[in-house]
Amino acid sequence: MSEQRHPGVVHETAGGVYTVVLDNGQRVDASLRGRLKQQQRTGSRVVIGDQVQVSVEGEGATIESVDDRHTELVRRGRGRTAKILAANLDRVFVVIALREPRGSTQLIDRMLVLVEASGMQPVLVLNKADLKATESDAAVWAALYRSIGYRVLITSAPSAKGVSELHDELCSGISALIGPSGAGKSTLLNVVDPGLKLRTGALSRKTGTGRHTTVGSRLITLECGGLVADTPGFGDVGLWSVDPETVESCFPEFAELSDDCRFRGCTHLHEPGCAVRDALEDGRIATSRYESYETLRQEAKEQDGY
Ligand SMILES: Nc1nc2c(ncn2[C@@H]2O[C@H](COP(=O)(O)OP(=O)(O)OP(=O)(O)O)[C@@H](O)[C@H]2O)c(=O)[nH]1
Ligand SMILES: [Mg+2]
Ligand SMILES: [Zn+2]
Repeated sequence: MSEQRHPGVVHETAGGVYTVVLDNGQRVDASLRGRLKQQQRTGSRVVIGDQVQVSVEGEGATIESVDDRHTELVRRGRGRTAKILAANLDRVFVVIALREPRGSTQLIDRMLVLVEASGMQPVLVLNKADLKATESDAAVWAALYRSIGYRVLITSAPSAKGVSELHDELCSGISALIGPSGAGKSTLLNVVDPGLKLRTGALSRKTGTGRHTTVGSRLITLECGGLVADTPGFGDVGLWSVDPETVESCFPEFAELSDDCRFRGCTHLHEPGCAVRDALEDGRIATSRYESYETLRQEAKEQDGY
């Protein structure tokens, strides 16, 4: 008798053990078939969100194959390696604190590009709106990113402001919350679903930054049925395998204008007759966005030779 194959989704990975929720709802701890282990070594990992085919024999479960991914959320790992955070995400929330630790447009742009380059539409969450003197940044940043076409939520965990909107969007498919340590990702999820009791952490008194309270990613099943990855904080990270031309397409308001540039393949850095720089001059493109573009494009170029 041939063993049975069951499709399932990887919910958690830890030290070679993969927790898979099978289509029939059963949760199994699976190991990898040898052939997949080889691939694991060369970097094409099995990550949370992966759709896998599992064989179950008695107590043991084995991942036999991994289905093609619709999306991959990739950041740069240590050194020159790519780190795939999750596969098959339907949406990604970029969570930035308005204060403690205060976000910046540079940080927001870097995170948005990371998600865009992974082929997904980011939603920007500006959190800790209850703290003093956050109204101005909240208003300015929300207006800027909404004008570009991004969805922006302004949230506060203690007052639950904006949380029902966040909740609604988390109830279907697979989502992820990313952003710097201490921004409040786990805290927001605890407000969405008080039963979760995720660990949260106070900021370091010395540096005012988060303490990397969440370690390791896993998919959490919300009461409403959605799956969400509460990821460990990262913000100041490089982009991975984004070529300089792709950086442009990750700035939607630039891509829209580039047809009007005099030269095809205009980099918007120094060419004459550049529609993007014209727009910058008359204020249709924000200076902060242009500066982020220059920085990220330069970074992509330096990395291109890897
Ligand atoms: N005032 C205020 N504090 C918040 C809010 N959200 C979170 N915090 C606080 O911010 C600190 C960090 O929150 P966490 O939820 O642990 O942050 P995180 O983004 O999950 O951080 P990592 O797991 O380290 O990536 C905790 O002390 C929370 O109580 C908020 O909306 N307002
Ligand atoms: Mg956390
Ligand atoms: Zn141009």
